[in-house]
Amino acid sequence: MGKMPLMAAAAAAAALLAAVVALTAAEASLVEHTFVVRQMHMQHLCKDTLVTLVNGQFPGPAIEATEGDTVVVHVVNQSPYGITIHWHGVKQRLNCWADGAGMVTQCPIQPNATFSYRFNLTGQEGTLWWHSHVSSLRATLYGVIIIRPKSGAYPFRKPDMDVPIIIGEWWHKDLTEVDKAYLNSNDNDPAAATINGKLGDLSNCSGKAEDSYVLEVEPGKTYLLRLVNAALYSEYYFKVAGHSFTVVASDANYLTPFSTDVVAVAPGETMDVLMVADAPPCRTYHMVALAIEAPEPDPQLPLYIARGLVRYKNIECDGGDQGAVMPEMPDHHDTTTTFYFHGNLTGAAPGHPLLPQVRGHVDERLYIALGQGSVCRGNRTSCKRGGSSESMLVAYMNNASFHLPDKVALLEARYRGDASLSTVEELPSRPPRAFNYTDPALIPVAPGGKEEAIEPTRKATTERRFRYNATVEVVFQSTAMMQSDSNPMHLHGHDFFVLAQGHGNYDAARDARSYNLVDPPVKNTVHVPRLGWAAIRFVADNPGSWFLHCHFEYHIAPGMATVVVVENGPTPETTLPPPPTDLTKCSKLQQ
Ligand SMILES: *[C@@H]1O[C@H](CO)[C@@H](O)[C@H](O)[C@H]1NC(C)=O
Ligand SMILES: *[C@@H]1O[C@H](CO)[C@@H](O)[C@H](O)[C@H]1NC(C)=O
Ligand SMILES: *[C@@H]1O[C@H](CO)[C@@H](O)[C@H](O)[C@H]1NC(C)=O
Ligand SMILES: *[C@@H]1O[C@H](CO)[C@@H](O)[C@H](O)[C@H]1NC(C)=O
Ligand SMILES: *[C@@H]1O[C@H](CO)[C@@H](O)[C@H](O)[C@H]1NC(C)=O
Ligand SMILES: *[C@@H]1O[C@H](CO)[C@@H](O)[C@H](O)[C@H]1NC(C)=O
Ligand SMILES: *[C@@H]1O[C@H](CO)[C@@H](O)[C@H](O)[C@H]1NC(C)=O
Ligand SMILES: *[C@@H]1O[C@H](CO)[C@@H](O)[C@H](O)[C@H]1NC(C)=O
Ligand SMILES: [Cu+2]
Repeated sequence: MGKMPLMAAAAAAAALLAAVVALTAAEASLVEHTFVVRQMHMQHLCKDTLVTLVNGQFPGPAIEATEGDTVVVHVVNQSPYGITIHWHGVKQRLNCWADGAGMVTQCPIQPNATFSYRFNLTGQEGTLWWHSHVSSLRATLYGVIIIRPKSGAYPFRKPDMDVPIIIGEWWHKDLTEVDKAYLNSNDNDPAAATINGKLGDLSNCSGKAEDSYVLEVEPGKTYLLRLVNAALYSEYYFKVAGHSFTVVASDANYLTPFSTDVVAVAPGETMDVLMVADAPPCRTYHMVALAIEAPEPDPQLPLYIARGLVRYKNIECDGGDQGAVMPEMPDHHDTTTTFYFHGNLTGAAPGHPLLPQVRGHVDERLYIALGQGSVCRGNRTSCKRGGSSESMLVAYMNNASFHLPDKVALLEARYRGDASLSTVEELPSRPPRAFNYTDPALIPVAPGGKEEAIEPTRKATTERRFRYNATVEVVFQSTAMMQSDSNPMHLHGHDFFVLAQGHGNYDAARDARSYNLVDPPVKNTVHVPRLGWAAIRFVADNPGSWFLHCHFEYHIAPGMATVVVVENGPTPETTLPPPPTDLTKCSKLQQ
């Protein structure tokens, strides 16, 4: 230290001072928004559609903040529907009341009512997002949450620019009908995929191409693409022709950076990737989002593909337009690339202050089978199955198809000791009856099919209670029951470690050995592979009632969900405070 040249020492002192000032200035910032929710007409694919939007924007407004900031969002509901907004991935420590999960943490905000969400973005950096959490309205009610580091320092080369890339879907159907329709018909598909709300030029209306999202870049600059999958239906592959990516974060947690030219992102997940504008600048390049789909005998959807453009600016080119370059996409039935993409995520290098340690000791173990089954329609006690109209397709966790209460939100019921809790059941720790979960012969739904015998299931409102500070391990098992989709499982109020994944049926004796207990990725949404499993571990240290569910709408709506209840700890610092005095009331029943 004594040998430091005077100039350098002065510069270092000045830098230190600047940092302190910046820190102080950045501290306790308030980020305030007003979200006016109302209906609007939009035209796509030659059709006029009535959609519900925030501030008339699609996607909705971005929330840009710095780690440690307080966010206040005033939601003014001028739509005809009950609305909640969920802050997807925000940990909401001791703040479960602001989680915005309809009928779990609050009753929906009634038409013409206002409610203000208040929460802190503490200990999280990267990309999260917000969306409504009542029926399928989230298809048009969503936006990005950007959380920048307080110090201004990223654990990777500082990007020149942030670019949110939100993948979504466009629906012609009345979105409040979508959830109900799962129970009645198969005709329930989106009309198109979107990038930042744009369908792109592969979609057209009587030959006139839809608008494409265009990203203008400057040669040599580094762009931080903040990818969000806000879609109701599909995982997506994302590529940009002529460019490759460095994946640096997911779900607002840093990763050990790795290079790839294709990103896989499942509904509920976010992926932060660096892209250097280093391609020959006199061409234009397509960016493509392609929906991934389980192959037959799963029911098949149309091919969903949204296309945008990357164009170089501030350059001089001669020669005419050579057309845009198209990336070579994986096959839309390729479920291997997404498996290995997710397998390649590892947590930030040990020692990063935001990286928590994995606890070796586990207090509670759950093995949760995710699949579909059926219940009899009407008041029948027995009925035909195998695709018969006497029964209704539902989805479940451990053979219980989650049913939301309709009078009192679960958190409020628990807080007040409401009588409605008496009908709530405990989610079983393992499937009540074991079967060969990943046997592909279970996929086809037909009278006399192999699945028919194990198809009957039941509806219930389930919860699972954990004492404060318990270490919980959950192994999610995707099944072949009447479909063979992957399952992006999302837990509210907690991040978790993803310890391992694998194909086939989970076998503790064999598979626990493959756990990464050193630098697993920290996530809020885990991609449970198709016909495979994934193991997560978390500490139940945030008292409240937290939704745990699949982020595919066709799974959550018919019941692939439960609620994780975390008990209060022994001190005020480990106890959920009372609800805000203006918490929404269930004055009217929701549709
Ligand atoms: C909301 O307010 C508008 C304008 O005052 C009124 O026309 C509408 O009926 C109200 N809606 C409800 C559900 O109260
Ligand atoms: C946010 O953080 C501030 C400062 O630590 C604290 O006073 C406040 O209660 C927190 N708010 C919420 C909603 O957690
Ligand atoms: C418009 O879309 C239809 C259906 O996807 C397609 O068959 C047709 O080729 C497209 N037309 C043009 C001019 O792009
Ligand atoms: C990472 O990706 C590569 C290339 O796809 C693959 O060979 C490898 O098995 C992956 N690693 C993991 C742990 O999944
Ligand atoms: C089922 O039974 C209840 C009570 O017995 C009755 O009110 C209801 O109408 C029945 N529903 C159907 C669809 O038959
Ligand atoms: C489960 O099904 C798979 C695929 O048909 C088969 O290979 C495997 O042997 C079955 N396992 C058991 C324990 O029956
Ligand atoms: C699922 O639950 C239903 C209804 O309780 C029961 O009839 C069935 O045997 C259970 N199936 C499995 C595989 O546990
Ligand atoms: C939580 O549990 C860990 C490990 O089991 C223990 O070291 C720690 O003291 C506990 N903290 C609280 C607040 O109970
Ligand atoms: Cu699912």
